[in-house]
Amino acid sequence: MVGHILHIDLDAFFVSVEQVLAPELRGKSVVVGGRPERRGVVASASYEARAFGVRAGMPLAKAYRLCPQAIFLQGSFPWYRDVSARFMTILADFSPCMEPVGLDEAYLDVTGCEFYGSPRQLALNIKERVRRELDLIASVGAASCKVVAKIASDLGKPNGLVEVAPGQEKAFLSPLPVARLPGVGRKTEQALRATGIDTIGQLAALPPESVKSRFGVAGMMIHHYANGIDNRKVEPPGEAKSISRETTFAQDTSDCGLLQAILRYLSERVGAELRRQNKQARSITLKLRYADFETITRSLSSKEATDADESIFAGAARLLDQALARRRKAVRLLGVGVSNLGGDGKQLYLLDCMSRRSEHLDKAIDRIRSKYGFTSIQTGRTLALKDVFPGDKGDYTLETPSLSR
Ligand code: TTP
Ligand code: MG
Repeated sequence: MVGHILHIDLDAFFVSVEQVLAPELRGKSVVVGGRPERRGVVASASYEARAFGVRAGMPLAKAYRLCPQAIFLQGSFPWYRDVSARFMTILADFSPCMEPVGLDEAYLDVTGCEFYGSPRQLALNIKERVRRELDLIASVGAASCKVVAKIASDLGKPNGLVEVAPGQEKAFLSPLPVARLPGVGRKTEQALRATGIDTIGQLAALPPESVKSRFGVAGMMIHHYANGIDNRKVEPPGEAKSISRETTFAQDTSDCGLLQAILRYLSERVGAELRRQNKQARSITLKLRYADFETITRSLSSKEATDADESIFAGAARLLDQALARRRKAVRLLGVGVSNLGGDGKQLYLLDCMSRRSEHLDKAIDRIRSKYGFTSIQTGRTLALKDVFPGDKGDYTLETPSLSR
């Protein structure tokens, strides 16, 4: 049976929310990202500003040079989150199989929803409800697989509805530039263009072996996409598959003691989150970014699952030692992650006295921290951080939490 997938993405999301809040901004060049004299980049630009070449990700100063008459706004993230939640609630009415991607975009599997109308009719109904209830414009792509639906919704913007009939995927993709394919960044695009590959059709026609030898496994995925093949399912959000904490230093460092102290702190953060979710992990990952931006990740797995700060730290420290022994360069970013998560399957009788004691200790520390803040209690190693963040009363602000799904 042919699947029917919709990809829905709101037009100029941040800007459009601002225009709902202040209707006098409608029809004007508007940029959300901050004042142009500040450092920072464009988060969202109205289509009027895009006509002058303004794009997301562009430095604000450049956007100002291209379009000095634009209205530059700081943005109001709590609003965006709120509107996003309402947008997702509307979509969930159309199919239980809904996968949000970021704030303003989602996939919807509407296979078997024919009773409620054709994919095209469903897309029209979605657009209408989003307009009526949120006063926003959604662009929709309808196709048999995710990648084609995504490219279709992109192509129709603004206010698009592009439907690709089953069997027409390759013909639809073929004339488009390779950069339209998700996964083709600037580097890959340049590499492809250097070999005379400009369109998705030309990429699709290459023998798979040559794509693999030139671009590796990632290249194979892109090659499949180029041929309109994408077996990814629409996945409703599940539980986190990994938990990680990382930090970028204000100054690059190669001080082993400091790196270890921060590693300990990050491990404790990860451990606390694991225990909060009542999970245990079998794999530990270290992430290092060197001063020259080279980034490596190293992992280790064990048969025994753990949620203990000490074991997470011990694993991460071993990986750090190995990495530093191989390459002695200043470090810019350090991160610790755990994956291969399972529920709390601890068999108590297998736990020896030592690990039971450390388990009690971790939990006691969690309780104190939840009451008085994370840094109210410090383990020996993280005391070194006192000098790095003197007078810090609350949590160290150094970490950027990330939950990947
Ligand atoms: P997008 O859907 O990529 O962009 P958009 O909605 O502004 O414009 P359109 O879909 O019509 O092309 O991203 C959604 C929001 O995410 C966007 O409004 C702002 C935010 N965002 C950033 O904060 N930084 C970015 O680099 C990008 C691309 C988006
Ligand atoms: Mg959008």
